[in-house]
Amino acid sequence: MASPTPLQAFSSIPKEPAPPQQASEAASEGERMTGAQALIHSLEELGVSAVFGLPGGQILPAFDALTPETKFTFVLNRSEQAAGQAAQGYALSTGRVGVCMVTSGPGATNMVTSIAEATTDSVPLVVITGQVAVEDIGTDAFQEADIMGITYPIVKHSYLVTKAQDIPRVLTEAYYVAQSGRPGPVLIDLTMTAQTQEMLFSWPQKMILPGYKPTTKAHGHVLQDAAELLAGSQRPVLYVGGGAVRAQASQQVQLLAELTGAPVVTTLPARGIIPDSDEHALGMPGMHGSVAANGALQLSDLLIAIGARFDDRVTGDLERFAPRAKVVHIDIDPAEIGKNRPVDVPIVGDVAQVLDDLNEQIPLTQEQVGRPDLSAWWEQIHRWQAEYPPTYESAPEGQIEPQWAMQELNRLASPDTIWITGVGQHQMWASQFISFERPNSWISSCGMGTMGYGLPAAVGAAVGAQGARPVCLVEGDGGFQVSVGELATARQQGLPLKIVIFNNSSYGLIRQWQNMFYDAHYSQTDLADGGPRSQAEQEQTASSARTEVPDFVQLAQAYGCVGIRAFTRQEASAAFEQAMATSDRPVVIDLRVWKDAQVWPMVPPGASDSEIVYQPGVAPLAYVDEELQASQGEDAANAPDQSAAEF
Ligand SMILES: Cc1ncc(C[n+]2csc(CCOP(=O)(O)OP(=O)(O)O)c2C)c(N)n1
Repeated sequence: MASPTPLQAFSSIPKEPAPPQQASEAASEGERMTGAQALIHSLEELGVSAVFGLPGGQILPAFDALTPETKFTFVLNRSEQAAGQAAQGYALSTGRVGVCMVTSGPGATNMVTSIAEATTDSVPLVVITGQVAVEDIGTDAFQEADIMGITYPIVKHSYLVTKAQDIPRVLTEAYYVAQSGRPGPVLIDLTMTAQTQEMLFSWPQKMILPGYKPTTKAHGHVLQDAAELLAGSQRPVLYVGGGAVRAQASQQVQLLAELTGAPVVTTLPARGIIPDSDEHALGMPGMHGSVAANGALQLSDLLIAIGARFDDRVTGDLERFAPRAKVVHIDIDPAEIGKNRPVDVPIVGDVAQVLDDLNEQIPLTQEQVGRPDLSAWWEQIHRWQAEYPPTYESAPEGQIEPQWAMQELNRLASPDTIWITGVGQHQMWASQFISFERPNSWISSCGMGTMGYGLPAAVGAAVGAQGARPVCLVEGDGGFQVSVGELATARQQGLPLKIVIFNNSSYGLIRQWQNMFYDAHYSQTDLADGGPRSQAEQEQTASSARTEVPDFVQLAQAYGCVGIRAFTRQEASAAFEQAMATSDRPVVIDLRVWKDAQVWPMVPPGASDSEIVYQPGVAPLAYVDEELQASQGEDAANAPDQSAAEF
C-alpha cells in the first residue's frame, strides 16, 4: 500500500481539458448559498440517508448548515474512528456508500484506521474532513494536519477543496469513485475557505474523471479459456472472496457451483455468499479454516479465484499453496491479478457480470468437450468432512464453552440477523459456528483486523437496516472496551442491538498465541474483568471474590441499556432470549466463558495449509505435501490414510 494507486497516479491530473461549461456556466447559474450549504445539498441530492460524525472548529460551518429540514439523519458518534466504522457498517448493511464528516487535525487523524479498513475490505466510503483556511495551510495553524498526505497510500482517491464552487462536483465524483470499480474510501478535505465562501449551486454535476474507467466486462477469449480449463479439471475449487460480496454476486456463484459441480470455499469476508447448507459449501479456508476447505485447496488442480486476493491468512506459506493448481483469477481490480500468485487465465471485470457471462459459456463448452466426473474428488472431500467436522474441547465443569454459546446464539437468533463481530477468538468462532444461509449477513474487520470495530460497525449496520433486520454483535471483552462509548450513540438512536461480550477476561487470541508460541508466558493479556462465578457468588452473597473492572452490567446500565450477566448454559440461553425479545434499546450480555478455550483448526503462522492442525496432535493433511512431491502428475485424490503429527 506504499505506492500511489493507479487512480491516484493517473486521475488526479486531468488528461483532457475540462469541457468549457464546467467553469463558466456552472458559476453563472444556480442558487446562491455558502459552500457549507452546498455540501449538505449535495449529500441530499446524492440520496444519502445517514451521515456519521462528530463536530469541531474547522468543520463548524458544515455542521451549522444542518437543520431540522435536512433530508438525512446525522448520527453523532463519540469518536471519529467510530464514525468511520459506523459509516462502514451502514455501507455494508445497505450496499450503499457510507458517509462520515469530522473536523480537522485530530478529528481527521482519528479517521486514519477507518480509512485503512475501508481500503483493505473494499468498502465504499466518503470521508469529509474539515481543514484550516487556505491562507493558513502550511503555517502549522491550530489543528492543521496534512490529512491528504497522511492518508495518500491508503485512499482510493482524495481531494483538497479550496473553492466553494467545486463542492457539488467533488461530492458527485467522490460518491461515484467510492462505489464504482473496486469500492474504497475517498477523502474530501474541505477547507474553511471553501465552506464559508459563497457559490451558485446547480445539480446534477458533470464529473471530470478522465483517467478513471473501470473495466466491468471480460474481453477476448478469457471466458472460453476458463470454461475449457474447468471442463478439463478433475479437482476444481471455487475460491470466493469479499470482492464477490461487494459485487452482489451470490446467485452467480451458486449457479457456477451447480454448473460445474465444484466445491466452494468462502473466505472470512465472503461468509454467506452461498448458504452453508449448500452441498457445494466447504466453509472457510486458511489459518482457522476447515480441514475440508484447506485440503481441497491444497490438492486442487484448478482454482477459480473470484474477488479473492490470495491473502496470507488464506494461503499460509504461499510457495507451498495449492502447488498443482492452475489459476483463473476474476477481479475488478487489475492490480490484484497476479499480485501474489501467478495466474493462468486473468479476467478483469465486475465479478457478477463476468460470472453471468462465464455461466453462459460453460454449458456451450461442456456440450463440446463434456463435463468431468468429479465423484472421486467429492469422495475425498466428504471423507475430510466426516472425519474432521467443527468440534471443540470441553470446559471444566460448570463453565461455558464459547463455541457452544455461539451455536446457541445461532439457534435462537432470527435467520435474518446481521452478524457483526470484533476481532479475536470470538470472530473466528463466529465464522466457524454460525451458519450463514443468506448473503450480506456478516460484517467484520477482515483485512485490517481492528479490535474495537464491532460496536460502531453494529451501530452503522442498525442505522442502515432501519429495524428491518435484527443486528447482533459478538465482541470480546477487550474489543468492547475500545469503543464502549458508542453505547451512548446506540442508546441515543434507540437501536435494539443485541450485544454479547464473550468475556474470557483476556485478550484471548493473543493469549492463545502466547500459549502456543511463547511457552504460556501470559504477558499483559489478563484483563481482570470477569471470570467464572466466584465462591462468594455461588453462596448467594452480593460481593465477588475479586474486583472486576469494569462491571459490564453496571456499565451497560449507566448508558441506559439493559445489562445481563450469564455464567451457565441455562443463564446464557435465557439471556439470549431476553435480548431477542427487547426492541427498544441495546442489550449487553456479559457472557462469562472458559478462558482456556482455543480456536481450532489452525495453520501455524508461516506453515503450509497442508500442515493444518485439527486438534492438538492431529495434523490430518500432513501427508499431502509429501504426496504432492512424490507423485508429480499422479492423482492425489486417492491419497492414503491421514497421519497425525505433534503440534
Ligand atoms: C487496534 C488493535 N490493537 C491490537 C490488536 C491485536 N489483537 C488482535 S486480537 C486481540 C485480542 C482481542 O481480545 P478480545 O477483544 O477480548 O477478543 P478475544 O480474542 O478474547 O475473543 C488483540 C489485542 C488488534 N487486532 N487491533
